[in-house]
This record gives sequence, C-alpha cells and structure tokens, in this order.
Amino acid sequence: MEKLNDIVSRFATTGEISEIKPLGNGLINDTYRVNTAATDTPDYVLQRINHNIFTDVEGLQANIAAVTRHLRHKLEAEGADDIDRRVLTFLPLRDSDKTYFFDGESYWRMMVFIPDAYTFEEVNPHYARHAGAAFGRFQAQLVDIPDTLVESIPDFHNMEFRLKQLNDAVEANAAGRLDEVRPIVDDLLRRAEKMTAAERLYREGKLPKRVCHCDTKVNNMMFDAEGRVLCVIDLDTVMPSFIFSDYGDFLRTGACTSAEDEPDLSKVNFNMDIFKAFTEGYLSEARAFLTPLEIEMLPYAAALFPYMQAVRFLTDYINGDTYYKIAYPEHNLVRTRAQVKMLESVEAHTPAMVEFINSQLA
Ligand code: GN1
Ligand code: MG
Repeated sequence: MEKLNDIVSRFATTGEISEIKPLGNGLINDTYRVNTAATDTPDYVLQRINHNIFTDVEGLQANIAAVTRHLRHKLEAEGADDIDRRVLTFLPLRDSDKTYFFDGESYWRMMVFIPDAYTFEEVNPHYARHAGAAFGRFQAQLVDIPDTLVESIPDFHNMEFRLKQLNDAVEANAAGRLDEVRPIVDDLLRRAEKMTAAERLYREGKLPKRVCHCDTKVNNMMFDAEGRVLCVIDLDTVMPSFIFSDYGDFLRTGACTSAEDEPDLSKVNFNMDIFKAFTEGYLSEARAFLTPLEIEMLPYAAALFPYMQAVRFLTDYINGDTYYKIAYPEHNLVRTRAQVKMLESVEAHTPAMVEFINSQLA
C-alpha cells in the first residue's frame, strides 16, 4: 500500500486519499479503487498497465486521449448533461501533462471514478438493447475522429494472425500439452478458412476498418440505476478494426447463458433473446453508417468471437499460460471448451439470426 500511495501521489488528484483497494476482475491489467476522504472530492481508479501486452504505452495513452476528447466534444455539441459520467477522464501527473507514470518497473495511470454506476457479468434483454445502442453510438461517434489511432496491440483481432499464433504454439508445444488438446486443435483448424473471411474481404477492398472498442465484453460497460448505459470503459484496445469486433465480442459474453469459463458445458448456450435485443439496439444506431456487407456478416461476427477467443485461450494453454491470468492450472482449457461450446450453439442459431436481421431491415 505504501507503494500504491506513492504512485497515487504523482497524479493531480484533489482531496485526501483515504483508501486504496482492488477493483474488478480484468484478465490483463491490475485495477484499484482510490477513495478520497471528503464527499465533495471525486474517487479515482488506479491501473497498472500490463506493458508486456501493451508495449507501446505512449501510443496506447494517445489513443485513449484522442477517443475521450472526441467523445467529450460530441457530448458537448449535443448539449448532453452529466458529461463527466459519460466519458472517462484521465488524470495528468502533477509535474507534467503525461497521463501515465513509470515507476522504473511498471506503468500506471489514473482516471476519475464514475459514481452510482454499475457493471454486470450478465444482462437481460432490456440492458442488452441499451448496450447494443451504446456500442453502435460509440462507433458512430468515432466515425469522424480526426486522429489516426495506432493498433495498441498489433493484429489484435486479426483472425489469420491468431491462427498463426495457434500454429506456432502447436509447433513448439512448449508446455507438453499438445496430445491432450489435439482434437480441439483439429476441430478449430477445420473452420479456419471460413473464419478468416473478413481479412480476405479487407484485402479485396470490400470491407472497411473503423475505430472500434475491441473489448466489448459485457462487464466493460457502465449502467446507471435505470439500466441506461452511461459509458463504455476499458479503452485500451480502442483501435481500427472490423465493426464485427464490437458486435461479436459483446454477444460472446452478453448472449452467453454462462460465464466464459463455465466448466459444465450444458450450461453454455447462445441466448437468442439477448441477441435480438442487442442487435435491435445496435442497428438502431449503426445502420446509418454500416455497409450492406457489414450488416450481412453480423451472424459471421457472432461466430467469429467465440471462435477467436477459443483459439486465443487454447494457444495460451498450449504455451503454458503466459498471457491470461488463470485461477487454476486447467483454466485456459476450461475456457477454451466453453468457447467452443458457445461457437457450436451460435452456429446452430445462424439461420434464425439471419432471419431476424432481415426482419429488422424490412
Ligand atoms: C481480456 O482485460 P480484459 O479482461 O477486459 C482480453 C480480451 C479478451 C478477454 C477475455 C488486451 O480482456 O481480448 O476477450 O480478456 N484483452 C486483451 O475475457 O487481450
Ligand atoms: Mg475489462
């Protein structure tokens, strides 16, 4: 705590710090809530940036600054109220404009804590409709961002690249786990051609990349007490990508009837009611800028993300768990199995998804 207090003291906070405690359950960064003693000073969030993963911290923070600045301008132009709860505010250091601090070992950043806001691991259709509209609006608001964003993790949602990483892991078999997972590897590789369609269409000039959030799992969104979306959080991965990233990754978690690491596969299914509500909300905001091909490929996006996540979890398992935080030795394998089950359930619902999307466009 000594150390955390010292780090916090580098940032331009107001008010006396009363408490620092762990917050949330992200798989990558370490997050803390920093409370201040007085009621009229804000509380804060402190984060240690995982710079093994985000190697370009300068570029990462520049992305986030550009995005939050642009969103703030949009909200101001609309005459929105409560702007400080609807877009994240990062703190500069006391002695410079930088929004991160390097302690010689780790990179840290601080933002203002948004009061009276809630995150969820699960949503009902009402929340899902709001979430769809919020991510659609998020993308729509960023369509005209003047800044060029960097890929804070290069090739982050590039399916060809993720498959290459899987093939490399299989080749190296660093943790000696390959025999155990060979059937899952084969099952995933069988779908490789189909799942890399977006990259091919991009090369052919048929699909655009737009600024996306790229980590739209359900717990990266803050709701108010009425279930309205206040704000999208966890902006590390905001970067140019296919719109499928945001649409598909939300459904992967939000429309899953279980947690992403549920060991009992009979509990892992695709929830069509959440899909419908989310899609309706998303299209209400995004339809104006989406191309017909992007819309047609939304069911592909719903399958792509459990697939990509299965490939990523399995790669990490084969590599000996070097990327994701794990709670027990088989964790990445359990996660992989749950994602494969989710993928199968999405595949089974594809005709129904197509029918629903067409009905929305009619
Ligand atoms: C990671 O940081 P967190 O837990 O929100 C990951 C996502 C994965 C997710 C799986 C930078 O997100 O891409 O979908 O875990 N983020 C990064 O739960 O790899
Ligand atoms: Mg998160």
